[in-house]
Amino acid sequence: MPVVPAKSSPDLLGNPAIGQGIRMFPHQATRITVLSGGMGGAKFVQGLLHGIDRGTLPAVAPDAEVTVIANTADDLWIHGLKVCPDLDTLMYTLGDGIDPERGWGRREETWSAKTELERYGVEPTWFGLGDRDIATHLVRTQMLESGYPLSEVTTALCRRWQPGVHLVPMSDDRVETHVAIADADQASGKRVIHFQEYWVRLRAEVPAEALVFVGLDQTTPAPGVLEAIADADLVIVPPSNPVVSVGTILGVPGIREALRTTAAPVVGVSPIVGDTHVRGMAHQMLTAIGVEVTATAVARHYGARSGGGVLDGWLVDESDAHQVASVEAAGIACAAVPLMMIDHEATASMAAAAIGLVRPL
Ligand code: FO1
Repeated sequence: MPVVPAKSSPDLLGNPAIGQGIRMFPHQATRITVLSGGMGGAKFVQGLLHGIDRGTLPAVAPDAEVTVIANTADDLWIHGLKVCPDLDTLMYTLGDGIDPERGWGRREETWSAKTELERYGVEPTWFGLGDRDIATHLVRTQMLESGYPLSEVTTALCRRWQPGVHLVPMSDDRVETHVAIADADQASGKRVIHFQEYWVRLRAEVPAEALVFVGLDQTTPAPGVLEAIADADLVIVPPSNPVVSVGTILGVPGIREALRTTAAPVVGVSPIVGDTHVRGMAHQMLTAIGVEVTATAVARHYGARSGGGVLDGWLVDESDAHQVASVEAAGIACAAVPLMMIDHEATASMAAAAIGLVRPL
């Protein structure tokens, strides 16, 4: 008796993504993995969790679990302490300890230790560690020096903060983004500084002539990272910096391949709106690597899965609706929706739109 194929449900065929080799997930998603930098990614995950809790995300189970793979190339050693800005921004934001105005560090913070360090004339004074924040770095540094890997340190810190996600560093290995800037006093005409000095002391106000991701090629994914991608029902790339946050995660050997081969659809949200970033320094970083500062250029930079890249879908802002066709021409499903994360509802709507790109209508 020949097996009569079930009639393809019309909604599966109704989705324009069908036929472009774009991954779909026809069932309820219970495992969602997000690749994230600091502030933008943290805000997006807040909205995603809000949408899951409210049941407003299509085809996402109310008990869906979220794993966040965080960038660690912003990390730095300062005053003898290991500081992990993106991990901490995610942990504090999702654990409700973040200072909402700054978008980093603790709210109700005091700066006595910072002031005392300045009075001793100890540099760098341009990077401030708040008194409460220092406790996090003391715990982390002690655990690292006792031999615990960063992923276990992060799990231990999250026992206190309960971020509501499984927070994992992209790697347990040390990696740092350094930036080459012009310096007439140098024979080479350039000087290389840590990313944090470029961003915090120089406010990204000078051109980044080149980026150096120190140690990135020698890193291995932290335990659970590749599984979180391979076993996901859905992978989301939030509007984090495409070069020094998402780009560095993709640069960890094995991660890009895991994204290319996972059965889960991979959907991204443009960090570029109207040809510039919403916040941060994506404009400067994209320019440093020769990528045009447009929503389409970033999608092409990540690449369509069908072309050896990682994306199945890409959200652009409604003000960039004229770019939808060019993203689709690159083999990536695309929609133009409001991308300003003004509150959790707005962000949850973005997450719903991203999911809508890669699931049956
Ligand atoms: N950003 C600043 O602009 N000034 C600071 O003094 C500063 C200190 C700081 C300390 C801990 C931390 O986790 C983050 C901190 N940041 C500061 C923000 C940091 O540069 C950003 O979170 C990211 O690294 C950029 O994406």
